[in-house]
Amino acid sequence: MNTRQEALRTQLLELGFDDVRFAKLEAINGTGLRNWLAAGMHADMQWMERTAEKRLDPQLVLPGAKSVVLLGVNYWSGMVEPQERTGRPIWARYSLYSDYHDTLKPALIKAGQAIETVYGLGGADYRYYVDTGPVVERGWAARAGLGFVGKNGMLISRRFGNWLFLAAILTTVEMEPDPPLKMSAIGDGEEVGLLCGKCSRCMDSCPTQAIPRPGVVDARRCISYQTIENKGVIPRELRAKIGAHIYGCDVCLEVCPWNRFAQASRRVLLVARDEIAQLPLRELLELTPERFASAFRGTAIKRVKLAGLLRNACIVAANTGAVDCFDLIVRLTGHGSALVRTHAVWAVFMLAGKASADVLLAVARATETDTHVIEEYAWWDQISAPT
Ligand code: B12
Ligand code: SF4
Ligand code: SF4
Repeated sequence: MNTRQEALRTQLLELGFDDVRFAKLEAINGTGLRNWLAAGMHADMQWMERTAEKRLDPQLVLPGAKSVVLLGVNYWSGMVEPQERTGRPIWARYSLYSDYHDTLKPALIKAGQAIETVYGLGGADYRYYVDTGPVVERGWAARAGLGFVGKNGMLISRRFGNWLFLAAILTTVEMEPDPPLKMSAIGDGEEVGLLCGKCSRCMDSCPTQAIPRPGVVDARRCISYQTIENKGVIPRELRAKIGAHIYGCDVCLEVCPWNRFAQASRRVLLVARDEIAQLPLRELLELTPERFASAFRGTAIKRVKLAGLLRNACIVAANTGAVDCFDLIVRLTGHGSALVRTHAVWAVFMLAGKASADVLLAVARATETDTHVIEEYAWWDQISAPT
């Protein structure tokens, strides 16, 4: 046993990380990432394309990098009742916390200091990342045996199920690698679904059929991408399939049988914001810039901006038949943001039907100048026109 490395592992666990594993950084062929990009499955995330070479070659991120420390933070809330049953909008579980990019940072700084002390290094000998860095976090986590990459693309832990945030520290230190879950699993993608067996629940239950092949998520169809990363109009053919998902999506995580091992988070590095899940749809549709700023301050949700959240809320209202919110949706057809107006118009047509919507929105339509909104009205004319 490498005592220095085990001392480091102990210190990192004491900082609040729930799992700590080590992997050797090696050249990878990166076929999975290359094919994904070539097929355009990254949608408008051009930054994935720009950073691809760095993701594939850790030497471009930290020259001389030899190892990577993988850190998992369990965020399972222990909430057993699925949000679906509450009748309220559904939030991705990870979003019901203060932004983890921020709350994990102090612990990552301390983790770096621990590496410096244990190995007698300087700050230039390592780099840490959580989510936003050019690192294939799930792949290296699988290599280190933190879990395996499931058919849903997630890094699934045998101890925590699908509910781990991942962080990675690249370092020039040569560390002893932890074994992957199966020693045969040392490839670069070919081990996807290693412990899935015949199960395909995640692929079968994805509301938008966004998982065309095991481990491959087509962001263009993924509700998580559409409701969080997409800053523009959500494709019409996907809107109805989004259901009540107001921000992100956990369907392919929730259905996974490996979650039977999930344990409630210790929340050492996380700050719960459970109150967000209690917000009624009406309140969301009434959000002002001030109320948006105060309700979502310090969360990852604020990055979708007010217009993005109102856009999503209009879709949820239409999909859940929220006639009690109808007055608010009609009001949003006159909102200052064309993005909001586009989706509000869609929601009014969905809820009221073409004939009533035409009457209700006649004035709004007559004064509309934005091409997207005008196109939304025209689309309803087109599909209602006699053939
Ligand atoms: C872009 C991105 C997205 C995109 C694209 C998702 C996707 N599947 O690629 C969108 C916006 C859709 C998204 C959604 C979500 N995301 Co996201 N996302 C990322 C990000 C920034 C990059 C992922 C990436 O590189 N994708 C490209 C594909 C090709 O790579 P991949 O997913 O890693 O899968 C390949 C490798 O794992 C490879 N592989 C397998 N074995 C091995 C072994 C080795 C050694 C190597 C190198 C590679 C390798 O094979 C896989 C298939 O090709 C990562 C953070 C990061 N820096 O990695 C977070 C990350 C993957 N997301 C995360 C989360 C939580 C989510 C959501 C659950 C959020 C939500 N609730 O709405 C959903 C889940 C959707 C899903 N089923 O994947 C977590 C996942 C944690 C975990 N336990 O897996 C991450 C790691 C962020 C974090 N630091 O915690 N995400
Ligand atoms: S996050 Fe939702 S939409 Fe995306 S792949 Fe999973 S189930 Fe499908
Ligand atoms: S739901 Fe089934 S197929 Fe999907 S990741 Fe979990 S075990 Fe694998």
